[in-house]
Amino acid sequence: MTLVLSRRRLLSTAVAGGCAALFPAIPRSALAASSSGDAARLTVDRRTLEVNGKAASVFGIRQPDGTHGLTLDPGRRFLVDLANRAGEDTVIHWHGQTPPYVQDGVIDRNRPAIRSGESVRYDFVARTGTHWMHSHHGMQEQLLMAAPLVVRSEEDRRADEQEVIILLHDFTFRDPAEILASLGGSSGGMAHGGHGTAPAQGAMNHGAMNHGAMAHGAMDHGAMGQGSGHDMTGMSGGMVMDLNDVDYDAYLANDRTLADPEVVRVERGGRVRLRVINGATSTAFHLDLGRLTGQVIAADGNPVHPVAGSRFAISMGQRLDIRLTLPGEGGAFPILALREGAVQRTGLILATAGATVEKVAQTGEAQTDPLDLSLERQLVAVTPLATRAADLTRRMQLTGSMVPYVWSLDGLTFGEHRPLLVRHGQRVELTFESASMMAHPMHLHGHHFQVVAIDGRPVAGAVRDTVLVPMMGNVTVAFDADNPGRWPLHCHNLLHMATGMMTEVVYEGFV
Ligand SMILES: [Cu+2]
Repeated sequence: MTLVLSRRRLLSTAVAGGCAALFPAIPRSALAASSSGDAARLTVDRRTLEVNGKAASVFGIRQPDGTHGLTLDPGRRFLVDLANRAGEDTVIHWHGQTPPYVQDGVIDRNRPAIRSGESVRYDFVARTGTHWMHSHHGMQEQLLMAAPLVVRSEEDRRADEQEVIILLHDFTFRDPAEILASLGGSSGGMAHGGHGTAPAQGAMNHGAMNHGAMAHGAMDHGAMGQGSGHDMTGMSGGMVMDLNDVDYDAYLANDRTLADPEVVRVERGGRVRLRVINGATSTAFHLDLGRLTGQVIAADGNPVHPVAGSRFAISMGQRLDIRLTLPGEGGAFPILALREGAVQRTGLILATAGATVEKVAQTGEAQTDPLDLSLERQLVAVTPLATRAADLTRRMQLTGSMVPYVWSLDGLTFGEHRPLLVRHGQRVELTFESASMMAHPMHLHGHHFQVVAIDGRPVAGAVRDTVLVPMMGNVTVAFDADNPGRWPLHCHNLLHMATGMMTEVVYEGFV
């Protein structure tokens, strides 16, 4: 494994102890290389953002020229010096990248937080595609500590198309910890950076059975009434589906609302590639192309055979690349993200020269449907996993409830979790079974998996790193254990992860 971390970090890590085996051979030259000038520079700091006419203090991850996040040209390594000027500890996860374990951007007993004022170097082979970067510490992601991370391929460079990145967020003026507290949740181990720290016992409910979906009916929700604003959709048989836990103050596309949206200049008849990233912490969207038709060409940065449409589901943590061609006569074309099960929306406008850009309301007329897997079922990987029988299969129940507000896996919250133990070289098949009344986007670090079955029916689905498991649905993914380490596996609803909906995939030798 090549290194990576700054001299100061290396020393402090070594002193921390217990991890020497993970850093078997740190070449001196790697230390010297940290003065090299061709590394990209990213700084995490505070910034002021105006949302609906009101100023808010949020975080940013920017290059010296102010660019949010990073776009790498084909063939470039992920060589980044990350400076923490946030005024507090942090760590940035390179979501979608598959770096060596120590560079993943997660805090655990082997990987300390980045202290305020500290700089850390990352150096690994970049993985092509539309990805993103975000804090994996506390609730910082809710305060917009997130940015795009795009790695272009040679094919991208040759393509005659304009690239437009759309980073979606849900935004609140409130303190995220206060939102979690108002839901009755406890951030437990998260606030302490995780591993080995047991969540507050009082907030936990151990038995998965207690959270069983059938027992989790309208009665439970009727008792809620605490103004948390979560939306529910009535289902047959007295079951109630939960869609949104939190009503946010705004929904953002590239930091802006539809009151003052970004207007991207495009060419008449031109080809556009949208790189859409759902960076919202707790909100799933339908991406809506309006009058245009597009083709999904990649999911979570991995090419898929084109799927045409004008509305596509994108859950938290996921990315979609969508190719579209603008009409020859030009015009203004809103690209909207419609909040699931609600009327709120955000987005930006593609406009050709001279086109009249009309205002788009921040709310639509009709409540949208819940996200489903109709798009997922159509996705077919361009480069699937090699055909091979699984060496290891595991079923994992997605558990938890609104009352108490605790989310878990197999009824266990993070800290008391049972890691999934794997051996280097194994093919692993993992079935997520939803046993709760909410959908959960499940994300595995350090790997991309292929969706191989939906509700028990085999598919040759997308290769991706985050898959939506709908209420009472089940999804099977397969991956090759080819990146040794301890890798978080969690729900990408930040509020769910914060209360405990996380476990780890742990390789032999890393227990
Ligand atoms: Cu969840």
